[in-house]
Amino acid sequence: MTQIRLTPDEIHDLAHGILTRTGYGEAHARAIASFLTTCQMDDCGSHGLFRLFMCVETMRRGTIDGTAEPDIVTDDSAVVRADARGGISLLATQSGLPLLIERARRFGVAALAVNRCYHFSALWPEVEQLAREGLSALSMVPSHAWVAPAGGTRGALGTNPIAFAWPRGDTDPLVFDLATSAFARGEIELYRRAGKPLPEGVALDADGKPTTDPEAAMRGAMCTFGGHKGSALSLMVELLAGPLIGDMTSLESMAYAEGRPEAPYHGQIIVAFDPARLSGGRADAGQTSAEALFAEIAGQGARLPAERRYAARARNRERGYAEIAQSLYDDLKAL
Ligand code: NDP
Ligand code: PYC
Repeated sequence: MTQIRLTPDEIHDLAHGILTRTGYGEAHARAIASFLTTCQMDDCGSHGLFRLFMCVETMRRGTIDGTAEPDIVTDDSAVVRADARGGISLLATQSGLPLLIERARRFGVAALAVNRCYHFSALWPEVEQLAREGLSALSMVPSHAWVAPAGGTRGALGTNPIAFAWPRGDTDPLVFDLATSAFARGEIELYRRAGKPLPEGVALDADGKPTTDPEAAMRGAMCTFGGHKGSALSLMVELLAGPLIGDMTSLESMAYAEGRPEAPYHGQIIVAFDPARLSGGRADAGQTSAEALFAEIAGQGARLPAERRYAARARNRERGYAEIAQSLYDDLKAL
């Protein structure tokens, strides 16, 4: 596959230009373009520039507000709410994070509930940002009911990612960010674009039979990772990032879209923990035990999550560009 090289500025300008020409206001265009640049420079293909198709399609369907100004609401408690008011989630989340950080430091634990947002993005940038502030963080979001529960035959759950971060002082934080489906939807779309069959065990066709055809998988249902275990975690995400914060489940979000191929519309929860408060006054805030565990993992030849991403980030920053498929670039230019 032919690849082209784009500098961070070129990635940002490409995204920003497409977004503003499509109807996104300046604040949203900047928030989305910065986010996509961050993802692309970490080689996160499934949630980098590729996601512009979803942003454009969502705007063309006319239900999103490209100029929505988020409303940040809190009382004197550890709960912060960011009402995205029908815009893409990123601006609302970024606007709510400073208060979340302040509340987590004040109370030890705090939660940010983002409501009424269109959501297309990866979750790791937000939890990594919190870990760089010395906090541990957990983020979850539903999506659309594309995923069959273990033992089921049709979509009921979302692809429902869970992201987690742990601060490590001057070392890059430990971060993982994983869909609870065997594959993220974005990954299946990339297989379809590349004309490649899926591995076994990832999807069901419209009759509920296993398939390796990405087209059939998009019409049918995806499988959870790890059978009943992924299914249970996915259910937890539905509840914590849906009803708990007064927002939609993936089933409700899918019904709300009425078949429009737009980004899912729902809520997101981010919980931040302050190790300095929760570790009961330990001078090292739990770092020594955590580092011993990481050393044991590395000592076995295993790697920590995020190491691939950090390596990609270092390489791309050093050489000053990220690579994207020529075909993706051509399709984006055609937008
Ligand atoms: P992957 O399966 O590619 O990776 C999941 C995690 O596991 C990553 O943190 C990864 O770290 C880590 N990992 C992978 N291989 C190893 C290994 N051998 N040892 C240790 N750790 C490893 O991610 P998914 O395809 O499940 O998800 C991709 C993205 O899709 C996520 O960012 C997610 O937020 C996004 N998504 C968004 C949705 C939404 O509704 N907004 C819905 C579903 C997914 P590393 O990156 O270093 O490889
Ligand atoms: O990759 O599953 C996914 C996804 C859904 C919404 C945004 N990304």
